[in-house]
Amino acid sequence: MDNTLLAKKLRKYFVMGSQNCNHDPVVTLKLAAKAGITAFQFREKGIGSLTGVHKLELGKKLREICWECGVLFIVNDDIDLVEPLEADGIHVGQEDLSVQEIRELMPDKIIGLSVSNTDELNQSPIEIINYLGAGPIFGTKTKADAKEPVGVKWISTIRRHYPKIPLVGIGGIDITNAYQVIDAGADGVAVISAIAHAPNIASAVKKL
Ligand code: 3NM
Repeated sequence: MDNTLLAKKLRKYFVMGSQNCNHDPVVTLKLAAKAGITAFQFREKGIGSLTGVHKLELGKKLREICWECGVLFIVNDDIDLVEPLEADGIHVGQEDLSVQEIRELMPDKIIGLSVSNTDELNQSPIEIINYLGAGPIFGTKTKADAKEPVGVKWISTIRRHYPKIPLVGIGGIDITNAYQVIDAGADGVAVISAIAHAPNIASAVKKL
C-alpha cells in the first residue's frame, strides 16, 4: 500500500480493546465500522483486558468485521497475533519490540510507530516504518502511563521533517478538537474514548 492510500486509510482510526467498552466490543466495532471508520487497532491491554485464547477469539470476531467493512486491521504490540488474525499490520511504541526486528520478520506488513518527542523521532528508523502515531496530543485518561500532552504543534513539527509520511495524532482527541489535529498536518485521528464511550457511536464517527 503506498503512502497516499495508507494516509487515506488512517483518517478515522479507532483504537479499542474490550477493556475500553461499556458495551459488547463486537457491537461497538460493528457500529463504528458501519459508520465509516477507516482503520481499527485491536489494543487488548491494561486492567480488565483479555489474554490468551479469549483475546484471540475476540480478535477473530473483530477482524471479521473489518474485512466485511473494508476497514484496515492493525494489532497493537502483540506480534504473535499478526499471523493468526491475518492483520494488515502492527502498531508499536518506543518500549516494544524494535521496528527493525519486526520488519525482518514481516517484510510486507504495515508498521506504525508512536513518537512523543524529538529524541524519539530522531532515533527512529523512519525509512522502514509505514506511519507514525504522535501523542498524546491532548490530555487523556484512557492510558494510565500516558506522557504529558504535546499539543498539535508536535504534528506540525513532524510534518515539517517528514512531509510525506502517513501521520496520525492520538490522545484526548474528540469531535470538538479533531479538526485541530488535521489542520496541523495529520492525515488522521486515532481515538479510543471518543468512539468507545460515545452516546451515539455513528454520530461520533461521522463528526470526527
Ligand atoms: N496512546 P483516548 S494516548 C493508546 O500518546 C494511546 O501514544 C497514546 O485514548 C500515546 O482517545 C492513548 O481515549 C490513549 O484519549 C488514547
